[in-house]
Amino acid sequence: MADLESILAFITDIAEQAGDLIVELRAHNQLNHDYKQGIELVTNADVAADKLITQAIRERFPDHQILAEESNPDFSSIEMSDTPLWVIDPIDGTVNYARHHLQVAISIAYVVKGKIQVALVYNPFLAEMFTAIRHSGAWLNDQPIRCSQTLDLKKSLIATGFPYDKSKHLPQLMAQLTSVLENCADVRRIGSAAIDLCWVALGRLDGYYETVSPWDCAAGWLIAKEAGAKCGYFKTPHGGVKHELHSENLLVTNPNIHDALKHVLNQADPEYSI
Ligand code: LIP
Repeated sequence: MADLESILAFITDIAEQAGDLIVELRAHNQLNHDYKQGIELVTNADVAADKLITQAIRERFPDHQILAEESNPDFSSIEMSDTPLWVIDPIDGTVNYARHHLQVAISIAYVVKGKIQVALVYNPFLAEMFTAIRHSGAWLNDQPIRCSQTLDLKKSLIATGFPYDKSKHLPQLMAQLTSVLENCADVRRIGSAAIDLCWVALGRLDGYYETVSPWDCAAGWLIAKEAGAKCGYFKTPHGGVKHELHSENLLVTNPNIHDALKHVLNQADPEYSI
């Protein structure tokens, strides 16, 4: 298996190339919008960045597995085995990207036997490159980063997000949001799980909760963990969580407020009158 430092150097290079590509496509108004299942926005830039990243990986590591939002989103096609797995979101925050916001990220994670080993989240619009190697800390550009130390939930800033199709779980989502607003200082809806997680790692947020796809959260999860955050779930499946790509009911916070925020979210009930 390649050493983790060389893996990080490799993905840093391809993330910078992909970053240049998506910045250029947007700057020259060369974006086409399409919708997956008629509801989830995808642009030609998402597809082009996915192709650039996955082609580079296949050329260097032809035997590795790839889970990528645009070119191979089929989670059932991968195995949590000795064969390394790459988990890629070529543009996390696609709606932000298409509407010319700045909270946009390229997310790449390197996984072996279901454990995330190397992580990169790159925002080319803010020149912010978040990285982590397992058991070796988390970084923003060339500086080490640590999560916040906020002790009081009432003083905590919490991020979350919502699925494209809100029809299925809206009462639950609103009950959770109501409970958080009643018990925390405020919420933020940034529009990119990868950035939410990196901002918890950096202390710009005190916590984050959401259900997303594995590619949205894999890299940010390790970056937050290596920055001292507590990475877990406010609800866990029967039988427990089998690997680090589980992405439902995520709860990632500074360690001080984790249990309190978990309680706040679990007390939320769809029957709660708003
Ligand atoms: C986004 C997630 C975000 C979620 C959005 C969207 P995408 O991913 O990162 O947390 O709230 O609804 O799913 O679609 O921009 O890759």
